[in-house]
Amino acid sequence: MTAVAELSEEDLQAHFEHTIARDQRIEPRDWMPEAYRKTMIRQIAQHAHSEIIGMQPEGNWITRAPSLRRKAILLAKVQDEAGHGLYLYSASTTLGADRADLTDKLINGRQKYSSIFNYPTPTFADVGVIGWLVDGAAICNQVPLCRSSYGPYARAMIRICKEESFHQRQGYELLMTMMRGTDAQREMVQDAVNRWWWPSLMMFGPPDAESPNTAQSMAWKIKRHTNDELRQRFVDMSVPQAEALGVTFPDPDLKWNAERGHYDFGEIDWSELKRVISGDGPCNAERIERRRKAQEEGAWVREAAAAHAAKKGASA
Ligand code: BYC
Repeated sequence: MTAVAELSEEDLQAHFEHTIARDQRIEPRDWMPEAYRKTMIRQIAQHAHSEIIGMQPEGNWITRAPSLRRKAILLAKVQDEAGHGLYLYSASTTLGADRADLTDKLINGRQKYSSIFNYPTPTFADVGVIGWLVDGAAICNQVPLCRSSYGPYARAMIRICKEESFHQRQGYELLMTMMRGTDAQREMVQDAVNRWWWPSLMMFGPPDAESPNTAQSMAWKIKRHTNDELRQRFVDMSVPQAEALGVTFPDPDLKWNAERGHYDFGEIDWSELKRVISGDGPCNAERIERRRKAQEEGAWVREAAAAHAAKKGASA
């Protein structure tokens, strides 16, 4: 057998490409091009940050949930998001990333998180609509990531998707309950749908023609579909769900196109996505400030855990 040290960079590159071509997984100890490692760290870190920042909009309602049952469900859901963050930060460390460093980069604005979590949650219907549309969009985007070429990411995604399915159903069930309630509750649901529909479509990223990372990520089988393909899939699955619920989407151009076999939909305001990504959305400053505060307030826990681990290590 040839030792890895004896293989040339070209051999290693060929082996990497062969692994991808055969739809096998790249694992942490495998050789990989630096650009692949960088891309994986970027995507996994952004994803982890999104899960953690994503706890805030719904966490806002835990103390005000309208019943003990709703509170228990919401607590479990928000806790799941923390768990997703942990699986993902762990996956990023298998690539050599340092979790504390990633958190610093998030807080200092050097790494991104999903645009969707920069919108406010003024009513309890927002909790239902986040579950239905935001988690629904997340599932649409993340199910193909279970087949992503990087092993630890793909495996984390399997569990995350199972939990996201529960989240989506709890959101839809909450909305069904509200729709069976009073006129005021139905109006509240429609108002929340009106506010979240377009931002949910933006979650899938810029249009393919303006997505700098898609081509390479598809070639490496990190991404299995383009942003526009997944966005279309999400629109197609959401329309019948909206009909069953009794709400409409705020898009006069949304209609079935028999020729394409898909729903057509109106032009997305890409300037809004750019604005939100660059830090100027309705809640960006508040979200980062809260994360910074949580990081500072948790410093003593990290110090205590490190001291405990050092003491145990010394006695062993
Ligand atoms: N928001 O070339 P592109 C959740 C950035 S968590 C912000 O298409 P790529 C949940 C993009 O990063 C949801 N930034 O990039 C949690 C890139 O910037 P950089 C998070 C965005 O990577 C709690 C630039 O724009 N899900 O579901 O090929 C509760 C150009 O884009 C956005 C994931 O992270 C955006 N919406 O494709 C409930 C899934 N869109 O890095 C729910 C994993 C694009 O070059 N990630 N950008 O400076 C992915 O699938 C892909 O990274 C994306 C973007 C489809 C998001």
